[in-house]
Amino acid sequence: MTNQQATPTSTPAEQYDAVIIGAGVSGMYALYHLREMGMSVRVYDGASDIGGTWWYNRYPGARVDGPGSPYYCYTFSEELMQEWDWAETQSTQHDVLEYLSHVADKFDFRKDIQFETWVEDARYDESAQRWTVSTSTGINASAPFLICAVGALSTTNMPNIPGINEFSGECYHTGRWPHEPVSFEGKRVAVIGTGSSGVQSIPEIAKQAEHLTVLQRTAQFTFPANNRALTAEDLAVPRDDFDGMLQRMHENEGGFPIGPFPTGSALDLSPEELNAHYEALWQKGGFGFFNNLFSDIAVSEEANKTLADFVRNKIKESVDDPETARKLMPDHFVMTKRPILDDGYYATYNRDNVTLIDLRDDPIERFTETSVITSTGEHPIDMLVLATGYDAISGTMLRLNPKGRGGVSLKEKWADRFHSYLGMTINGFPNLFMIHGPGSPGVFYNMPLGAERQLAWIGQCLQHLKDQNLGAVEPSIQSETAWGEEVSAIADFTLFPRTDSWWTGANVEGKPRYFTAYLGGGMYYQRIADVAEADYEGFEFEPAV
Ligand code: NA7
Repeated sequence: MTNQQATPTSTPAEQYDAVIIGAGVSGMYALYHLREMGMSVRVYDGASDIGGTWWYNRYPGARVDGPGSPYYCYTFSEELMQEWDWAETQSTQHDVLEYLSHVADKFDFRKDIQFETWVEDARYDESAQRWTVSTSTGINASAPFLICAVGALSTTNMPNIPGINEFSGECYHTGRWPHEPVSFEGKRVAVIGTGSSGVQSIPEIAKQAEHLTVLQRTAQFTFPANNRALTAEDLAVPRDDFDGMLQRMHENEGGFPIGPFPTGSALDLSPEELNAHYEALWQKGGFGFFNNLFSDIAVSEEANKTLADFVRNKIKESVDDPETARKLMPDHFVMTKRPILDDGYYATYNRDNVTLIDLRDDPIERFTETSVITSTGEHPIDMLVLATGYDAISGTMLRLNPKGRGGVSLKEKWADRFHSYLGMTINGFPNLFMIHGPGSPGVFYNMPLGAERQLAWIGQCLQHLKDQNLGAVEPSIQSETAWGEEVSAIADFTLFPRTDSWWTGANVEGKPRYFTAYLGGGMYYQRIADVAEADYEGFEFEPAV
């Protein structure tokens, strides 16, 4: 069948072997990998330089809040690992961007990237077996393969609150922070949102602002980051045994050379032993906390409660005013919203210049030009910080809204569920590949390494097409359905789907609400390797035209 709705083109389409959308961590590696395979590649990105999420998230306090450096990085080049000196365990946004810029320079990425160029439309032409993209700058491109490296946390979630657009003071979303310095000095600032971005920025803003009002919808469990400078010994670990480190990263459930995760139950220990275990982890800090927990914390309500109570006690101890401490008490299962690492978050509420408003008791009614009005009164403000997160995982694919076979749009295809096979491919959208898409481990895995491993699979698949003189690859509807069931079955074994979070899409009105990430950890890479090994089981191929 021929797609009758090919994109109207104002200029002749530039021809490539692959078009990549996004020049963040994943898109940069996609460029490297496909170029290494000898393909001609063009990358488009709306920003004016590389970095993706790391380009945009410049808010005060922005840092890696995973297991961190020196392992949140590419592994494709040993030389890169040997030469790059990470400064701290929880690298700042500035340091991550410096690293990515160094990688872009070293491998000469920018010559193949078109910046300040948004892909506005992408359509598949069935008769030509090619994707055509049109962009905001009028450039059009055509390629057999479309790689969507659009980011899992890149489409901002803007709150729909009456009057918010009438507010005339400074207003910034953490995920679109200005490049110019922002001063909080002498200002009355309000922050909406207490996810990772809010929890990282609130202590920093509080240090400078005349007054800070935090508008909290959901209280959070956060853990001490205990960020520290990396020593020569720390940096030597991956350098002295690069292959061993790589193997440990590949073997670990989250893609970091740590673990193995403990297998015992929290309920096997006496309350005193358990408290001592949690206390030791709390004092040590960092993401190591989550890697030394018991295997049933995210599975058993009872085990979960042991950790939740431990953190709730810490909040009580850290916050002087009992009423403020009460408002800060989270009531969801700990770990079932993205765990957060902080630097003095709870203690920030002991400052005289910080007020916490619990929106569950005291909801926002509206904004005026100069204030936010909650049910208990008016709060004059000079600046509003929106730490309100993202239409995560699927949101940016939907904003791109590619049109597949018969002109069917992704919005139509994903109206009820974010269907995919292996989290990378979609029935009805031949030759389109997603990095960190719904149905993949995505944000539950070390993302640079996850991108490398998905791209290795995609590259192998493209090579298979070339070797067999095939023109199109697409998953069958049955394999897509079965994959969706597998993803949900793993998630349903845990407590994750039972909490409202951006992992379940509950933070965006009208979004299908279910847990979309593949929680099987490293097992995912075995699954996708098995599919390739079994002659791309679950895929359908077309001969090249
Ligand atoms: P998150 O984790 O989605 O946090 C967003 C926060 O904003 C969260 O506290 C939300 O409350 C709150 N929010 C969102 N919309 C509103 C409205 N309309 N009113 C009040 N409060 C609202 O995003 P982050 O940017 O902090 O972190 C994203 C990820 O980046 C992070 O997990 C790391 O992986 C890195 P809610 O909890 O939905 O009730």
